[in-house]
Amino acid sequence: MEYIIVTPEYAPRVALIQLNRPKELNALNLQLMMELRDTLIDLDRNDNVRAIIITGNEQAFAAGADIKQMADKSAIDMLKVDQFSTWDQIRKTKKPLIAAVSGFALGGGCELAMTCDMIIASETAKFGQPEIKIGVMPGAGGTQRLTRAIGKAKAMELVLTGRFISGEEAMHYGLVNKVVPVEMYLHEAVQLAKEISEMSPVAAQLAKEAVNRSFETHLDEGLHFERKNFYLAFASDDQKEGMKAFVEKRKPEYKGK
Ligand code: DAK
Repeated sequence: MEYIIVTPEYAPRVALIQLNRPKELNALNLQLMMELRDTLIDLDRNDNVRAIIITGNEQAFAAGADIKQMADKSAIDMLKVDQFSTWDQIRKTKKPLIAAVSGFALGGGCELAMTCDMIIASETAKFGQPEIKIGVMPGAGGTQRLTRAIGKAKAMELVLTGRFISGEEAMHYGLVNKVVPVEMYLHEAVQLAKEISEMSPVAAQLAKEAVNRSFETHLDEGLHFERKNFYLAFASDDQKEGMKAFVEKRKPEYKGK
């Protein structure tokens, strides 16, 4: 891997992926995105991993897709490269994904953070969709996910002006789970990941799928989907273990089966 650093056991059952193009503020070039996609596929298959954190560095989570790489492209070039398939695959990650964001999370960087299931931000985080300033618009879900996360009025403002919002504002509008001092954001993300990693990974996968389904369907169909996954959880050894442990007043030991 050239542009990311992967630590599969950063904490017990928690993997860490660090975007690593610091000089370019972690601008997401095509190779970085492919490395990220391939790594997530591997970590999804790794039974020792139950939660995954994606982070950058203190200065930048990611300042967007690589503008220099895109600048001369035609619509047909973009069509042929089909970056969407890479982003779509990342979105299909089954394990819980946490973005630990400090500094810039702009354009594709903000979209990548929003593709994750939860966001922990530092007080220095800056979120935005500034594509309008370079003559385009969000292309990896920004208009849809940001609107669902923070509502139409604020999303419209960010998408049409390219303004940034701070970690605190992002918290206020419901984009992030928690804002902490800069020296704490990764620690906080790890704590969250560790807590999740103690749950049944089968239940976590089914629950993640069901929550995400709520964005794609109407209530009746969503409830139907939830019910199917709820039944499916009863096919797991983890369900037996979880309920038995409760009755026996002990900590459950989930095997992910
Ligand atoms: N791309 C390439 N290089 C970037 C970059 C970017 N997005 N952002 C920063 N850099 C580079 C700068 O060019 C500079 O490199 P050198 O000039 O030193 O070689 C270095 O990082 C440091 O940046 P600055 O000197 O500009 O640092 P400042 O602190 O002064 O400013 C800044 C930081 C983040 C405010 C500024 O760099 C900036 O405005 N950056 C661009 C932010 C932006 O517009 N982001 C949105 C990009 S468009 C798609 C999927 C996704 C997308 C599109 C399609 N498909 C699936 C099809 C996404 C599109 C985007 O994200």
